[in-house]
Amino acid sequence: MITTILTTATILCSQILGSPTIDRYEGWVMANVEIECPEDIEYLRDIGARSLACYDHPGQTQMLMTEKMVENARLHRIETKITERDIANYIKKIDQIRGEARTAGVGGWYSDFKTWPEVNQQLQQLANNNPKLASVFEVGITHEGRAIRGIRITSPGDATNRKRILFNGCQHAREWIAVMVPVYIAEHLIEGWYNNAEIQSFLDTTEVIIVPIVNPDGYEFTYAVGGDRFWRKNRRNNSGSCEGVDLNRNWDIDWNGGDSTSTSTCSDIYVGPSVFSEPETQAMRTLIESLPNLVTHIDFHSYSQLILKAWGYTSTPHPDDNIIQALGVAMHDAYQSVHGEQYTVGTPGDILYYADGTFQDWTTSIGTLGYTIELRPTGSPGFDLPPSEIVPTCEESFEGILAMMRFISNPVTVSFPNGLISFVTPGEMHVLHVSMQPTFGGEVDPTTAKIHIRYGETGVEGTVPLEHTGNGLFKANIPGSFCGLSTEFWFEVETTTGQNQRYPAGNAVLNVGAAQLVEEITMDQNPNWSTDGLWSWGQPIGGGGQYGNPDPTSGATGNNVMGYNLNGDYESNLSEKHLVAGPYNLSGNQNTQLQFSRYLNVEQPMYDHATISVKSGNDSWQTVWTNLSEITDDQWQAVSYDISTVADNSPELWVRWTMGSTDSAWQYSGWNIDDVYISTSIESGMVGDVNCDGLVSVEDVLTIISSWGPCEGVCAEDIVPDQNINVSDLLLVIANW
Ligand code: 0X9
Ligand code: ZN
Repeated sequence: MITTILTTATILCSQILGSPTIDRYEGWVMANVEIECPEDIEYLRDIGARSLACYDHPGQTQMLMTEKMVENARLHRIETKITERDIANYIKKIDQIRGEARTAGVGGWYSDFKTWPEVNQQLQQLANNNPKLASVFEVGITHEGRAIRGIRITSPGDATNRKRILFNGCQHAREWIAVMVPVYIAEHLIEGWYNNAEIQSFLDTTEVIIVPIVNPDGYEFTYAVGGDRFWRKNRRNNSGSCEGVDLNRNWDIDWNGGDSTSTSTCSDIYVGPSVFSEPETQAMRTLIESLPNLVTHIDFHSYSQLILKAWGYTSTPHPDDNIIQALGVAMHDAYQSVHGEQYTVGTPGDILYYADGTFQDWTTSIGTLGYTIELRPTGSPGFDLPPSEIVPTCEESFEGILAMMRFISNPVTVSFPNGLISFVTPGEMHVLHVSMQPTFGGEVDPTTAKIHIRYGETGVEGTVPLEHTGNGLFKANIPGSFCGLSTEFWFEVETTTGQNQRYPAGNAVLNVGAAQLVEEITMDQNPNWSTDGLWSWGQPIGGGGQYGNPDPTSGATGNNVMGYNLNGDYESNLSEKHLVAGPYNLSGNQNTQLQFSRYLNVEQPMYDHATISVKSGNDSWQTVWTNLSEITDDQWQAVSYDISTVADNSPELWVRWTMGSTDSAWQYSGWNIDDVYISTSIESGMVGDVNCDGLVSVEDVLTIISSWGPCEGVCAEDIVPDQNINVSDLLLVIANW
């Protein structure tokens, strides 16, 4: 058996030597293989099948196989469907499509995949045209004597103390799209410096280093006559046997550790003769060691549409996983926002396979947040992404890296655990819960946390310290205003090392309007919502609390709630279980808010999830809120969310609470929900409209008269604010009659 395996492997490798792609695959076919279990993977590897994706991917994988291998796989009950009998013809077809795309020129430079010289020329031209912003440099020289080139981009001025970010592509030769994306990023950062204030300010504080082709020898080999379109490794001469080392197995992090590694020179995942044996990995290491303050790194690959985070070599979670995950999710959302494409976030072990000695893990091990992004497509046609998808892939990736730049520009992550609304009724005081957590380690100095408030766009700004309730959680009391005058606010805080954070970038706005209750579900009676798993209506019994706090023993008001397992904790290994309310008709309504009382205990989102979503009609669900940390309520919390973008004017609004997914350990008591309100409000916007009903009328005069006299704090009737409801207010009503 062993002899057979070795012979097959040797035949495969000797075929690769010297012959053009067309001949090299004579007798080979391309097939979609249905992988069901690890044994299948092992078997396919043993018989010499070449995976075009990631070997250990359960599900469908594209493979290059001989007809004999297909036959053997089928005998082994591995479902195998030949998609291309004639690989020479397949390559000819691809070349033809590329030729046509290049001629048509849609997307300019990005109309077709570009060779190593073309990429170098493009980088040089970018630098020549923008010498203030960009410069090309040599990272190192490969086995075959090619120069690995990079480009540095930052605003003019001394960059010594700036943060740094690294993007690279093409450790793997055949992953052509992973070259186009870094070039696009370089070009659009430079262009953005001229016409986009946000990009300019990123580049004022950050130096971006981009190396589109780490593996030029391998890359050229995938284009060369006599080369191999499906080549992955570099082109090391392994003296006598097959060429090449898998650069993404050559890094010093559990090198040759046995997960997706091989010491066979003919293997696509050959680790190399020693750690850092390759000029390409050495050159990148030297570059990185010369870059102080390297905050983040993305190693672009294809394909599968994945955002892979550390660690990839072990199942032990990274101690900073909450930050690593949050940045992954920020990139996921950004990718999705452009063309709707899903890029799944996770560790390689969770969503792909463990691999040792990879680049992302090495940069993470030296204190950088390293990611591998597997670009389009999700599956077939694999590395041969149609040229028409180059620009869209670049566009979504650019949004992804902007999200990364935004993320690292914020030393403190500000969020609102109980929601953020945009409307209050006249004079209503709003208590806002604010969470301020350091983004990259360090500590928040709670004494520096304050809110800046002003009334209207031109009001005088005042600051009030925030009340610290512990663990980076604060309370802000935002006094209401009167009709027609919104409250504007923003937060400021410092880390103990003196880094300043403002949030949001502009001002948050609390408008004033008369609230209209559209739905009121007190839970005194069963609302008969659709339930899944252990969701049910009734009185919770204070059970559960293996971790966190037990369930309550009654509702926020009355006895009953809608809860996930009223008798105790949620289950382990739970899939998403939904509670769905609706539909509600919100036609003609504006500024919709969702409010309810929450009693929730859930583990941090790396393990367990609690989510609220809304949707209109048959549209897809939009997340309103999801736990960004562990939540351990020990009393009922009033929460409120602005759901206007989905709900306003919707004839069919649905609201959904989800419990799960959960992991295999640590159970919490989960969701309890009471007193759900959906309210809307009209924005009268008229000064003098004291009750905000859209009319300046006798009603407003009566409202003023009925509250006549001194007022404390902010009063809706004190529309000429002087702490007195008096004749000046009356006169303002009349002036706006
Ligand atoms: O196997 C790889 O090197 C990457 N996938 S690819 O199909 N482009 O070859 C994934 C590397 C991700 N990192 C880990 N699995 N550790
Ligand atoms: Zn790759």
